[in-house]
Amino acid sequence: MDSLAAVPGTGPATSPLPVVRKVRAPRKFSDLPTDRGVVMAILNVTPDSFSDGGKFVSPDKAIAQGLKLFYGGADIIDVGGESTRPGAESITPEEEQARILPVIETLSKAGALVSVDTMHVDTAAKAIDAGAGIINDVSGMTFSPEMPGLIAERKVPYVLMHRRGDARNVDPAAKYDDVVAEVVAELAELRDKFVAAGVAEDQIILDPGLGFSKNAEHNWALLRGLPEFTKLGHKVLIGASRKRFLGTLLSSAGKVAAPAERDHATLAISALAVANGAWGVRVHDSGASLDAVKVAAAWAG
Ligand code: PMM
Repeated sequence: MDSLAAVPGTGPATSPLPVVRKVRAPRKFSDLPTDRGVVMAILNVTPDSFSDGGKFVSPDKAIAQGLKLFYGGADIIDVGGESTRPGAESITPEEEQARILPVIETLSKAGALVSVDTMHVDTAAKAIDAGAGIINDVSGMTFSPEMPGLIAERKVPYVLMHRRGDARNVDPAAKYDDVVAEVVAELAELRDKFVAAGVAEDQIILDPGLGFSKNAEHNWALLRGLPEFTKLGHKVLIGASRKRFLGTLLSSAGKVAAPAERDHATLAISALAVANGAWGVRVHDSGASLDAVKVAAAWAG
């Protein structure tokens, strides 16, 4: 496939065309809007993610979904091949690459700005070669020692997300005396390591890592404490979409709301997050959050 004959941002109802005709230069990070919050749409090419796991495992389905998100107006498509759900099986970088590289290549050729949700340096490097313009790394304190060098060398924007422990050991790490102060301090320390390795400050986007070694109370405190993160002087990304703390908030008759029932709460968070200084939001229902960040921008004037 090479590219599509439709205009990005033509509305959430736009379906991707099955025939790809013309290669477009991928959108660049510097093309992203600065007059409103940025919407990063989630595309999990995994069998086991908590909300959309198994829906887009085949490359064709993943590409079709990615194009739909792109033509629906999402600013960035975040492609991931490994589930970060607590208890998820880890996979080899080779398996991860087989899942995501064809998707990254096709979406980039269609003109989308693609970010890659990976903790593996080798996958990050190959993803950049395939056209990805952003690396989104959820490894937190356990990042690969080679990652800062790669990011410095390839000069791509990098999402540095906070997390203690790994996918199999998150809850025991969720003990904080002052979650906002501790997460801010730990992110600042990680940021310093990347800067020391030659990564430019404006390449770094910070993310408090909602749900990663945090319970519901921690997540709400981190959202309330958003200004403490923006004070670090970097763009801040918020990933609350369909997460369990929203299911708990929306519980009815003692039953936690299912992931698919959490999109309205997610879009409320999108509006509030950007109104409180977040640069962007990482969401499943990108059309709804796009409307929400536009409302927030119009409100702010
Ligand atoms: N959450 C998930 C995966 N990747 N990346 C960033 N930067 N921030 C997040 O909060 C985040 C992430 C887990 O959610 P998913 O399984 O729905 O992708």
